[in-house]
Amino acid sequence: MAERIEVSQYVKDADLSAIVCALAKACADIAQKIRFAGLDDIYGAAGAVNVQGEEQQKLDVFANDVLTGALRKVDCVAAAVSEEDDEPILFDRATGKYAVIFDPLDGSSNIDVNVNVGTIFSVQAGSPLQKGENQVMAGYVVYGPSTVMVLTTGAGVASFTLDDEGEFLLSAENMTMPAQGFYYSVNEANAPKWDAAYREFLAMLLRGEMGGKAYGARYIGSLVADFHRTLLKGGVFLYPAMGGKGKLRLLYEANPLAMIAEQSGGGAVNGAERILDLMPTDIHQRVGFIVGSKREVEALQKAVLGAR
Ligand code: AFP
Repeated sequence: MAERIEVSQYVKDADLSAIVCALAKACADIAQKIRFAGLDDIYGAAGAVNVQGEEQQKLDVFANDVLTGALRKVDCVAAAVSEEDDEPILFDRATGKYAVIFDPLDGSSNIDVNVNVGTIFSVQAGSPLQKGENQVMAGYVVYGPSTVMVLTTGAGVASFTLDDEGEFLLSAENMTMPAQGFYYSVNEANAPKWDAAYREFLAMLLRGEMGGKAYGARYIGSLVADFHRTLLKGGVFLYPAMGGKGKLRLLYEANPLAMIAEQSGGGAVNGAERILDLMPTDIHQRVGFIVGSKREVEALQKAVLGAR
């Protein structure tokens, strides 16, 4: 039987280990809640609207409370920045060094229909308003047939699977994203609102002009689930900006996944620029987001720049 390596043991830095231990515990509680959601009147709207203008789901509120509560107990955490809260929650303590930035439950529109959802997190030393390039840790948890945490501290990517004792145990190391895949993932209903370069890029993939094989389409509508497939199988996920405005959030959706993508050999851009080079000005700012295998992302970036 493989050696049981818990995620908090795997992370060597004591502070980051304490943070990931708290996140793992909270995500294990969220996984448990999701598993029995149908028996627990936890489906549906919570009756409030968040800073994004989205109707909060009961599970959004539950996940947000569990994660914030867990981070409040970690001495080295100075601030919790959540998709669900207008402003950062500051923990006024001298020991506080890190900002933990998170989307408590990604893919809300899929909660009630029992499709994979997730939690995404990013850790910055000091202010949350820094380039993604400076992240000291990033990861996500996907709640699916099994519950899996994928994590990086800047030295490669590893995954941990939740066991029935509530522990995330090491299940894969040095994960690499295939250099090219044959799936694209996008909400094509938005195509009329995209810049022409994106429509032409997809047409090029469908004509089989990249790698001599026509691409297939996969779109779940939960960023974490669509990204997890792309990490394992390769290909490209796109949520282009429309009318210059993105949908996905830079700090707690794009930045952490961009770090994992780059650490596994892939790439991430907002069209023309590298996501991790973007300097944020607002904790809830949105960006165009294209992430995936190196070849597809480079080809897309070239197409967008070429169209200028
Ligand atoms: P939230 O429900 O957490 O806001 O996430 C949904 C999401 O941001 C992301 O998970 C999906 O990739 C994307 O939105 C789906 O958007 P569309 O419904 O417009 O395709």
